[in-house]
Amino acid sequence: MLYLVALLLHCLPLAMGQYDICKSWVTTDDGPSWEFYACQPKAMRMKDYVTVRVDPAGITCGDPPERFCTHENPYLCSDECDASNPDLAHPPKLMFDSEDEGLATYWQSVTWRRYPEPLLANITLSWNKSIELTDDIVITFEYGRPTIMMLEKSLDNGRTWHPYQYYADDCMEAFSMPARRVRDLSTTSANRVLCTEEYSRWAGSKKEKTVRFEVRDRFAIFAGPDLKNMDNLYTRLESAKGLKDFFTVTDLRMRLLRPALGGTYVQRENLYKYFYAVSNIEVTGRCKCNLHANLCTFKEGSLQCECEHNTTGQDCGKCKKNFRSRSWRAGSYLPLPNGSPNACAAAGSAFGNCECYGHSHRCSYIDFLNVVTCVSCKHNTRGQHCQHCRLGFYRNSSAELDDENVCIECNCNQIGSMHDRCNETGYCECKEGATGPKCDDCLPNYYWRQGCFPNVCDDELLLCQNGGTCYQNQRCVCPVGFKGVLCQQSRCEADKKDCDGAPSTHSSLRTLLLGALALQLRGWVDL
Ligand SMILES: *[C@@H]1O[C@H](CO)[C@@H](O)[C@H](O)[C@H]1NC(C)=O
Ligand SMILES: *[C@@H]1O[C@H](CO)[C@@H](O)[C@H](O)[C@H]1NC(C)=O
Ligand SMILES: *[C@@H]1O[C@H](CO)[C@@H](O)[C@H](O)[C@H]1NC(C)=O
Ligand SMILES: *[C@@H]1O[C@H](CO)[C@@H](O)[C@H](O)[C@H]1NC(C)=O
Ligand SMILES: *[C@@H]1O[C@H](CO)[C@@H](O)[C@H](O)[C@H]1NC(C)=O
Ligand SMILES: [Ca+2]
Repeated sequence: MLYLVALLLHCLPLAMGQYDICKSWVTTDDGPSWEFYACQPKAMRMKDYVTVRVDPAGITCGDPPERFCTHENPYLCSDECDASNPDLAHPPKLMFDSEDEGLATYWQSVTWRRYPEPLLANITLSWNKSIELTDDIVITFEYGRPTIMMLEKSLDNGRTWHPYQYYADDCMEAFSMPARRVRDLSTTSANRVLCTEEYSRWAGSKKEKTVRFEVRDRFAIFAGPDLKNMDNLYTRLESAKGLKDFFTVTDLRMRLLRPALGGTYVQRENLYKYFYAVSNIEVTGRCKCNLHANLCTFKEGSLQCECEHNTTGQDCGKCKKNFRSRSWRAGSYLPLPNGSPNACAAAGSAFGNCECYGHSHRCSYIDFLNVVTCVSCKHNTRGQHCQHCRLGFYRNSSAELDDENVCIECNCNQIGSMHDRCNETGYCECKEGATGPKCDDCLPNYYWRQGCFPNVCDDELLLCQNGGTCYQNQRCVCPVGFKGVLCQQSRCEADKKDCDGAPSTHSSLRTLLLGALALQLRGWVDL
């Protein structure tokens, strides 16, 4: 059975399409075996896999229901948007449905009733997966294109955003940028972020409805007008820094900054004709699988590469377990026409046996021990295979051995701990009286002062005597007539002269005075 499949694969011609297959069964002088190639999934209609978010809240029309009119019929304001009526509602999902012949379905914003406050809306598309654009992004606006808008992209699932293209009927006025056209870009500026006036001017709302992000025109700079010379494009994608990333996104955001004005200035007496309406957003691209997969499937709500070449991960961005004898690399379009698979290799051969879990790129043979060992383990690892943590670090139990975060610093308190090593769960070894995982706390009946010391006094067993007060468990503050660690000793007993001949009345007066003094002293201490 396997053999049959293999034979079938063998018969598939490579010319089926560039980089379409990841491996084939070939017969060589040494017998039949697998041959591997760089491969990538087919381009797909990415709007089928997107999640959308429209901001700010309340920007979608129809709640409460409202009337609007169009630039063609500015005084016939009989159209209505009503979110509670399916026939009159315009929710965001209508930007991604398939358009039947005839009637367009569209998302629509509220009207510009708050003029002169700007009418702003963000439409954010997220895939939770890296996508490589293969064709133009085409946004279709009903009732006129925005006079100012911006396209932004994210490469990290929406954590950071970058401008992708600016659109305005007057680029200088809107963005202080000169207007340019993608067609005029050169091989060295193909990934320039520019402002274009080609998609913002008024041409009648029925006539020109689309706003484009020109991917094909940029490809054509390398591959020629009909994209015939794709080899040249692929070569450039490998060699020109940042070019591949320019066409890669995880998220896109349309920032709508000013609606269509119908070719004139804003007419304040009729604000019902200013709004945004988007009927379709077409995004064509392929899953980014680092040239290690030719299939990408939609599983549990996310796109996922079906990784080959013994790679794994959502983008095939790392080597599978037990295939880490050399560090992971993306496949390459070069050399033409089949590229290089740069497959992950199993631990097997003599030198291949030296796995370093990705913490070192170098092995060395130690002659007198007859072993191969990893050199200069990074990420705070050590050992023959960089499989241990350096002293002063411990193993992160939620991280795999090849994770950069595999070793966590012990971080023992320098004063409270015996040394800066810790056990497998990050506990340091504490000096007497100290406690806590990092030895930065004291046990009960100890106080902290550059380390832990046993309490001298407290409120329970080691009470200060004779009206003395305990200062931060460190010492008793004694009234004038007393001394000793717990003020237990009367100065009279220690020094008879002090009390000799003093009448008892005087003595009691003195005690009173001392009590007052002690109270005052306590107040001072508390301050
Ligand atoms: C749109 O997104 C940008 C960031 O990309 C943000 O600064 C802006 O406030 C958002 N606008 C609205 C109306 O949510
Ligand atoms: C994004 O994709 C990852 C990997 O497939 C998955 O674990 C995660 O749950 C997804 N997140 C969302 C918000 O769908
Ligand atoms: C991946 O590993 C399997 C064994 O699990 C092996 O048969 C196959 O040839 C390997 N593929 C590559 C591209 O190295
Ligand atoms: C442990 O590893 C996980 C997975 O890489 C990482 O998210 C986490 O931050 C690590 N913990 C510490 C304390 O570094
Ligand atoms: C590490 O030390 C703490 C405290 O002494 C202890 O509770 C824990 O079980 C130790 N962990 C291991 C793996 O020995
Ligand atoms: Ca639609």
